Amino acid sequence: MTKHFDEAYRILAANDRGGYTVPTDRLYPFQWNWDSAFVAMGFATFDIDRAYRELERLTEGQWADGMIPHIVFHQPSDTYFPGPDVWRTSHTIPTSGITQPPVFGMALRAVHEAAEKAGTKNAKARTLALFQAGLKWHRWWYKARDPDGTGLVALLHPWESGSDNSPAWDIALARVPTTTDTAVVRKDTGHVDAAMRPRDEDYRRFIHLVDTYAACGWDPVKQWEKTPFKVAEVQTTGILLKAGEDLEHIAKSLGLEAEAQELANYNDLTHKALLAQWRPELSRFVSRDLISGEDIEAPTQAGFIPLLGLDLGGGMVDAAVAEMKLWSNDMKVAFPTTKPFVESWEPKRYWRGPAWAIINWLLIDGLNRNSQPEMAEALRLSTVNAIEKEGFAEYFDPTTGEGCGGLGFSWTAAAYLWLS
Ligand code: 2M8
Repeated sequence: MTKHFDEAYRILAANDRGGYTVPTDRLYPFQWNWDSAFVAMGFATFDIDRAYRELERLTEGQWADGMIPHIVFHQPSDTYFPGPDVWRTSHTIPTSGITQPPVFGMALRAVHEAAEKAGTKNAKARTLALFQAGLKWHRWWYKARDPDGTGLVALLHPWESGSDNSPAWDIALARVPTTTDTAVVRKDTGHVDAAMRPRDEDYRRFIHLVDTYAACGWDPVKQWEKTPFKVAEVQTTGILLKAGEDLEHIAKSLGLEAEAQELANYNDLTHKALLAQWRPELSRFVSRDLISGEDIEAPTQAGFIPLLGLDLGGGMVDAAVAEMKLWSNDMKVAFPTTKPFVESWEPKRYWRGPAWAIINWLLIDGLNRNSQPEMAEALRLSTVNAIEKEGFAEYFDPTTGEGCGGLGFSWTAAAYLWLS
């Protein structure tokens, strides 16, 4: 056991680039948004100062309008595409122009509570500054990504979901042209097997969207009007709700009554909106394609992530858990990010089927919240065992347990520390 802890610490130290952690060397040489939130929670288990630092360095990239970008390019590197020259965001510290799931608020609460418990010096001031950044970001989500006030937030790029090439995007992404103004010069397939990565056609569509938004000068209103890809998404919204609750909790503990009320209002709205996305015939939640107006029924892990922020009634939670068991029963490692054996399922290809430690972490939290300790424990053990057997891989083939993608991966190390 100790051996694996040491390895997790070693990976986080090796991926440290000066107060922030790259997901893994070369394949992802910058600071990624939700990766850093998970990593901060990992740090909170043994180094509270470093945990705060991770979040503080991420907020260095925050935009004036509140968005925290999905990548902060603190230092140059030529091992990744697309770099700052493609994003053209003209932010003081170069950043991408899109965002990622707001795990930040969840991480801040975890770090804050660890600091309180340990009696860490300056903890309150550090929490307060990060809280303000988090609140600004949540305001941005509701203003920029839910201008109609529905309570569900929309993604304008598959990269914003963190589940880049998920089958959930197949129909919506097919409407995005494959033409680009920018040459697509992939670097990822030079680091890992192309069969484990998104397809070239996906990349051309990803870059078409980047070109479109750069031409809008990254103005959220213009992007909302011009985009061919707009999805009100349940994984991101579920995370937003849980993070919103955690920020509300912090506001109360800091005596910030007005801020706590503002967050409570957002959370109420989103709570109702998410519940309305439950589909009894599918036993899971569904996202909505805002261009076609249709439900996205592709069976992916996103359908269960809302458990994180909701307290479901008995019938609903039993149905969700029965469905989750169906997906994971015959797997060596749970939880598959696409329902096994459906046509779009590819157990080795990135977000089209593999098991990811951080997704399991979110599902475990959601199951525990909804009084499902047995399933939560099974998932926890599956995750820890997979890592102990195969190492700290980016993700795992659920059919064989094989570690895939990048190795020495930061969020897998953080998940191990948190879940062990
Ligand atoms: C993957 O995404 C990046 C783009 O953001 C890529 O493939 O280049 C995803 O797994 C994403 O969720 C993750 O945050 C990122 C870094 O680990 O890699």
